[in-house]
Amino acid sequence: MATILTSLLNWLRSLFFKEEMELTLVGLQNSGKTTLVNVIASGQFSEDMIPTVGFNMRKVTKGNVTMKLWDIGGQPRFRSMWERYCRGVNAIVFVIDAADPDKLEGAKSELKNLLEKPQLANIPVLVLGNKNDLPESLTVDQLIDVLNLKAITNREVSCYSISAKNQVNIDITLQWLIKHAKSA
Ligand SMILES: Nc1nc2c(ncn2[C@@H]2O[C@H](COP(=O)(O)OP(=O)(O)O)[C@@H](O)[C@H]2O)c(=O)[nH]1
Ligand SMILES: [Mg+2]
Repeated sequence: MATILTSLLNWLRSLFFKEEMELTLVGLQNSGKTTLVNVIASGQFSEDMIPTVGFNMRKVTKGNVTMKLWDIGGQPRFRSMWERYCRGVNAIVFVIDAADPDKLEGAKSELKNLLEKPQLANIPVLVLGNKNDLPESLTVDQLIDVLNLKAITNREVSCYSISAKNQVNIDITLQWLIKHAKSA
């Protein structure tokens, strides 16, 4: 069984990196973005950009896929830059630590801020509740509820509960991303 899952994941990865796609991964620090990128890429990816003083943006590429990684929180005065860096991407992936109740409110308001940027209107958003391997982690229904995702009606929003650590629901995450890539 494990082998079937592994080959399925590898197959999805190979499809994903053949697509032409630019996406932004944002979330509070410690939500698991870097871990997720490593899991998706399974090792090999190249980094184009060094963390910049004052704000933390990294750009990683593999195959035809470019991922821009943002840590948010702590640097409100740089938030006007999100807009510039998120503009024109195929999808925004917002990663949340679903097992850290203290940070949920913060994540919720950051997501709201981001989605209010006029230039980012219409870009599909995938909300990932990460760390579902931890017992205190919220379920996907709880997340949708807490984040009030049902209130977002002017764009496509999906929400999955994942574990980057245990590679749970990485397959459906990749499928979602593949579906939102440009068909080259
Ligand atoms: N239990 C658990 N820990 C995770 C998971 N994903 C990431 N972590 C841990 O959470 C911490 C922050 O992860 P990192 O990828 O650096 O977060 P980032 O700041 O968003 O890039 C690290 O200690 C990771 O090992 C997960 O799915 N489950
Ligand atoms: Mg990181």
